[in-house]
Amino acid sequence: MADSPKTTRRQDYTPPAFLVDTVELAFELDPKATLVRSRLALRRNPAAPQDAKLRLDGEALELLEAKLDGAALPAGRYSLGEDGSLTILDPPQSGTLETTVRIVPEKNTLLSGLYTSGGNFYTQCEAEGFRRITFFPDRPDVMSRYTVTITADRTLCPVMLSNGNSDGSGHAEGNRHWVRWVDPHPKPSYLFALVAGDLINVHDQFTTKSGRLVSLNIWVRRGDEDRCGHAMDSLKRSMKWDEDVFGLEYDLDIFNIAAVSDFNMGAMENKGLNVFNTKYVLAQPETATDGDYQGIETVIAHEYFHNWTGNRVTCRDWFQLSLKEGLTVFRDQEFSADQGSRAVKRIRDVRGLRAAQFPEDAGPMAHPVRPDSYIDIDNFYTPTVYQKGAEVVRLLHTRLGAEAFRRGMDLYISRNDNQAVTIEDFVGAMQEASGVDLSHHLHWYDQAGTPEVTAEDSYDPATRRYTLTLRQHTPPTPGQAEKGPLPIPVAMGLLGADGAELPTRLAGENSAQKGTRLLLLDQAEQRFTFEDVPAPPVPSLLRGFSAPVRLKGVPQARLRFLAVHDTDPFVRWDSGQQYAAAFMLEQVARVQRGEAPGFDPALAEAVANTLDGAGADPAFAAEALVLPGEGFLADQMQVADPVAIHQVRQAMRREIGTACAAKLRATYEALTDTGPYRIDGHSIGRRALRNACLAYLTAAGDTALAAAQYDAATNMTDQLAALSLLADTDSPAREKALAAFHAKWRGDDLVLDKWFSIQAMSSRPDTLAAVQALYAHPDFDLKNPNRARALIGAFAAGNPLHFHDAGGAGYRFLADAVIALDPINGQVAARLIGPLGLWRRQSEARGALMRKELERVLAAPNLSKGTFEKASKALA
Ligand code: B3K
Ligand code: ZN
Repeated sequence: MADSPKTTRRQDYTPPAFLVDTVELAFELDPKATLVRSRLALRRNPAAPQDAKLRLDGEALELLEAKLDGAALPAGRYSLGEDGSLTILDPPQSGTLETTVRIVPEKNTLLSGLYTSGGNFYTQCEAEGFRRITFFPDRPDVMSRYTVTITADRTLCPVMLSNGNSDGSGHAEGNRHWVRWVDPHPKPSYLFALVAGDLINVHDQFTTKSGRLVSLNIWVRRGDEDRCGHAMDSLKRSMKWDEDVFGLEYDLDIFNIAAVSDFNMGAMENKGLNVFNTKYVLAQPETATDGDYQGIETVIAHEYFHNWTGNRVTCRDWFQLSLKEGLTVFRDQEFSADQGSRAVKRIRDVRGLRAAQFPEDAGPMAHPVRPDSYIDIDNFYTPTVYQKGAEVVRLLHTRLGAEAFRRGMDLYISRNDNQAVTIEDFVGAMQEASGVDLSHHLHWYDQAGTPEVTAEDSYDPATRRYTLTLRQHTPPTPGQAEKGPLPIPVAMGLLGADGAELPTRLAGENSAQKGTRLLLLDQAEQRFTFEDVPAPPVPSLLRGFSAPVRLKGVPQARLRFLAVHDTDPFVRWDSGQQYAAAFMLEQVARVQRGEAPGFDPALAEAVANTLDGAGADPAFAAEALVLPGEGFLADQMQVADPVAIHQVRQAMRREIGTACAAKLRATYEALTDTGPYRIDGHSIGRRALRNACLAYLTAAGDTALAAAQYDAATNMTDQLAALSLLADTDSPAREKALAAFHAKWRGDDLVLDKWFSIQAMSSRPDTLAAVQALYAHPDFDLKNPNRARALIGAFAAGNPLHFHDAGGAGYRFLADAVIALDPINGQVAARLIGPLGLWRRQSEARGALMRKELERVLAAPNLSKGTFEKASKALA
């Protein structure tokens, strides 16, 4: 058996032995054999031990030539390691290293390094893909200035792009031509990019606040150019927003985005040349849903914002990943909040955090926002690093306030510009700019797990004192048994019996405060005493979800009260969700005892009230109408029961749909839009609310309405909403709609992905067989990450009912797919295996079946280190 892949530890960090001031790269592009010539100006790092070796990372490179200061390196002066690296023996203090390597882009199915997709060339270098292009110290703390010359056939590659500004072009021998790109900004190798091929650009421009005219281009395949409008519009709004809110301007004369349909993730922030999954660029009302439009806006903004938080100020090492990701997610969340309804955006972000990050924190891959070790860094682009990382940045924003936070950002950027830094540098700048001691805050980065917060209160009518005792506790996670208290800002208020917000005055304060205030819970238990409280109040805690914690034990009566009366929209929404969840979990217990689930008329009343008041804010109403998801419910249980959960949720939806049929129908009709499709928040909210009504009406047995909507829909949002409802039914309209959808969209990859996903997530009893048949469908392509995720990922992560098939067939399907995919693309395989790792939250019988499949995956020959890490940690 091969050696286990090696673990990298944060505590082992040492500075790079050599720095690279300039990099000159020359590419001779050919899908079968690309030549990469590199010229590196190297010098010993004064900050590193002076005897440290000169080692350059390399992977899947064929070395053709190596020269040091112009002379060929004799065999005795270098060695090639088993890991693909190149070590120069007896290196000089400084010098020029030239190498020529051959790589095979068309065979690069891992899609890391330089690869082809549809005949065009693209790169992906983060985290460690640059070493698959040329020999280099491939780590983020080596920052260099790049000059890149690309030569290729002018028919195959009329367009050739790289980072920075363009700097000349010309004819080359045969039918070839060349272009040169110079990036004036030093950058780490992970931000290198090259795109070449037969592409067409949608062009626009933006003038920065200091007057720089920036050429904006989105490069796509021919035929896709009329689908780039929303992406371009989002880009311009992002550029303006970053100037207005953070004072940050773009710093090159050109900003290019290239869209590719074979891509391992969403997008990549390469300097001046972002590369995007087509999913996050292309949209038209007929092909993209409102969710797709919102995803494009968010991802375009996210990658653009990285230009400062990530590119100009980068990470010292990959353990600091959240330094750029958590901060940039926070920035994109704020941007999106400013584009539409802040409350609805917050609700959605919290929903996402709870659906993905909370389970991760409770599973085998639980890790701190700043991990301590990894086998494959690509496994740590996680909801914890991204979404929880963003929450941890938000904690600072909440505690310090927008102004001090902005001063901290200014200091962080100005002090660390063009440097590779750590999370301490970020928190340190915030501390210095605000004058607030933030040393305790760093624990948020180092302690894994989701803190649980509980509240207990008492009221003394004699003294008119109200006492609130808050407690926090974080359950153990793998490798971290002991947990300490964290500084948790609890945004809160007190409501009187009539629902009115009470002014609050803490003991020791001179005057009362109006509205939301902040308590800092930074010990295991703390007591807060409020003076002058006229009658027993209802506390409203964690307003705006002021910290990434689980607030537990709020009595049902209070939840009901808060859901109706609280002034904070997040707490209103969340109280409704928590109320419903608690009731539904009781019904799950009944089902497990063999009883039928009961129904709480308060749920129907809440829906009726929401519908009555929906006109003012349809997007909020739509969020409030949707019952807690199956995953959210499972996450509240010690041992999940996917079948009982599904049964209960279906029963609730049916009951509500029946009890409120008339109102649902009336709201549905009233929201029927006849005008042109618009993507503003209000229009999106109206469609979401209408489709939420449709879902209840369908659950109550009316499939005709969904069928009619499917036929009449003029946009993908409404069409897909109807199709996904039909997909769960036995109605003849189902087959008809699925066949029509396939026939209409079979030539459109992104839309066809939806067709695969909808079937994979169906609750029908024959779903697993259908998924297996789809896996063999001529339109299925395991090599395309979007398609693999659309079928395998949607089934394993989005269909708990059937993935957790009692006989283990769902697990077997996933393991088979992972074993087949791993040799093609280990990164995507490692991502897809995730749901199998969560066996501890399932019954013994299911857990045993899941472990068996994990063991089968582990036994596969030549497993990628990423899949090895996920499977072995899940079994540990
Ligand atoms: N930084 C990239 C993610 C790279 C993932 C490497 N496996 C996209 C982003 O977060 O903006
Ligand atoms: Zn990012």
